[in-house]
Amino acid sequence: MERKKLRIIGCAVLLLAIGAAGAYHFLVERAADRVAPVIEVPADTFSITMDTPVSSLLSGVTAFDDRDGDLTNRIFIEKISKFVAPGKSHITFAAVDASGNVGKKQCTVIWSDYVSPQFDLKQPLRFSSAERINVLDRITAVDRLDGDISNHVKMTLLSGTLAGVGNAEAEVRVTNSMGDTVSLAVNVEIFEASDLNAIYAPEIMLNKYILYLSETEPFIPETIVEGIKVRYVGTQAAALGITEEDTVVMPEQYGKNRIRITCETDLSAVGVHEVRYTTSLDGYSGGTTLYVVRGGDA
Ligand SMILES: [Ca+2]
Repeated sequence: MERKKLRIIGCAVLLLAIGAAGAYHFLVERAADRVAPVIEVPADTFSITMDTPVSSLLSGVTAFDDRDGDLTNRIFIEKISKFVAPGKSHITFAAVDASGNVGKKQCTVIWSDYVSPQFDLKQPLRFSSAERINVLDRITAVDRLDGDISNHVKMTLLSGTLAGVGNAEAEVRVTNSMGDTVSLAVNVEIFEASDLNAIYAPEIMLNKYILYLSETEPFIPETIVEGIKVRYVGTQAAALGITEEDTVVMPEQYGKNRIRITCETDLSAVGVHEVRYTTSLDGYSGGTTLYVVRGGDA
């Protein structure tokens, strides 16, 4: 009799335990929040200018959660991708609910006035065989995002050699922090240190050696000539009033008609153009190259 009673009590306790465990499990299930907040944006693509802080994009974005309600003031920018095209990135907004569920929304952001990095030359890529040939020393690169990125410029030799006298072609290349890479092919001239013509040729100085133009911007090549350094004083130089070697004269004094400007391509077309400026004085002739980069995102 006693044993039967104990068995019944035992069964009842077991049933109660199972029931309690089931109820507890049911309650926990009900309490668990597995639904992430939903983020809504005014448009899938945002267009801003370089001066606009990216955080300002948050102003039109909202977040709503099934349990926590409005989470708009908890939205943050989780990620901005590197450029998928120059001036175009993916931006990811995120919001987290009280249970740690993360809601995300990816959009596109376009910087409408973005400009790719631009190169310049401190001086023409013309070297004497007696000097140390360092092309990158003369190349600078600036970027709207990163500022001066000259020390990131890389160079690849396309043809010729930098080890001896002659002409070589090199490609310079730079990438900014958003992953935009630009490159430019440039000519490098190495002249024999004892070559009298190379030593005494007048040097045409430009106020820029690489010029970036928009697709439609007009350009008159002679306007970029800053001066002419006369390295040898012969009768022609003397007739111009020059008495000392290495005197820099203005184009007006030198005579604009002495400077020959040629370009084998159509300067109004989009692309890279080489404009040659050449001149002769007292039997010595020399020249300078201007690279014109027109259009694209320049
Ligand atoms: Ca939730």
